[in-house]
Amino acid sequence: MAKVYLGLGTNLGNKEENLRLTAEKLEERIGEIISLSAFYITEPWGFDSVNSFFNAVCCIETNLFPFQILEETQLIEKKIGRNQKSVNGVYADRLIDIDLLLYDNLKIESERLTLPHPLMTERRFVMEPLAEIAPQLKHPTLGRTMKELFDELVANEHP
Ligand code: PH2
Ligand code: MG
Ligand code: MG
Repeated sequence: MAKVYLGLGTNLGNKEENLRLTAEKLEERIGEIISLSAFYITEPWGFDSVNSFFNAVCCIETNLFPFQILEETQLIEKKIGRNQKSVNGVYADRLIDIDLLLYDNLKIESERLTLPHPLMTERRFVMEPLAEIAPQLKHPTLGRTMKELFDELVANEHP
């Protein structure tokens, strides 16, 4: 079995319900959720919107391979009601976004999928919940723990 870490984000509708429903579908289609972070209320990062986010990270034990997980998460996004990923290349409000962050220590660089997620260490809305559920987990390429990477991110926010 592999461990996959997913980032979840929603900034439209009943956000708590969107995350709960997503967690339910992830368990049905991908595997057992062995940890789920708290739900963090965060401001939109990288685009302007009046709608704040609920973000969370979960870890799932799975028999699926990364591209199968990608297909499943995209299906769940569609089912919950996501229709547009971005508008003219700019991030858009959404009911649910599910991002693959890590799959064991695997590195993948392809058009459809990059692992580890290339922007994860720059995003507080990912690193805070990830450091909560997996503080001692080492980043596959950076070799630092999630807690160290999160602490560094916070230190750089407030130099
Ligand atoms: N997702 C993005 C861009 N910006 N900001 C927050 N706070 N939370 C997100 O999940 C998020 C974002 C791209 O998917
Ligand atoms: Mg995203
Ligand atoms: Mg996404």
